Amino acid sequence: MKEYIGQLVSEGLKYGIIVSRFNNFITDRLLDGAVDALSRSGVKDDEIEIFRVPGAFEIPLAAKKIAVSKKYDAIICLGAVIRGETPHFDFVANEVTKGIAQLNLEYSLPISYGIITADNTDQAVERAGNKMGNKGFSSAQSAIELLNLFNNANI
Ligand code: INI
Repeated sequence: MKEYIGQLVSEGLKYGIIVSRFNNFITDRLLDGAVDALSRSGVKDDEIEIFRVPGAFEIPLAAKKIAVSKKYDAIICLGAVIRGETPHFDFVANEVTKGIAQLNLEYSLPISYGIITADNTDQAVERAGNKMGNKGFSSAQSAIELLNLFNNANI
């Protein structure tokens, strides 16, 4: 039996981070978490490029353009959609989720889902560096792990 697992190390790989400005009091923390996770795994500053977009709805298009450029080994998507603030919650949350999932498959590239979908601001804050962890940190780690998994398994 053979089993593959990806380590949390990175050497010479490039990462694009997309971060939305909507709810930036949350998304700034997600960005801090993502950059922290990358640098703890050995990613250098010049291996990270950050792309700012207005809201979560714009993330899939930015991710597609970045994937098409072929300049990055993985893309990390960061956003915060909070139900209390809009009747559009379900539309925005569904579109960004579906869009990111489709792009992973279309480009065979790790495009990680660091999107908080929360019922209220308190829940979102909890997932951006407080007791429920930081979704930016964990989504960056999942991109690194997948890159190593695919590399180890030669797939
Ligand atoms: N964008 C978000 O990232 N989070 C939200 O909670 C949100 N709400 O509440 O509406 C939101 N809306 C903006 C949307 O993502 C687009 O930027 C906008 O509709 C322009 O296309």
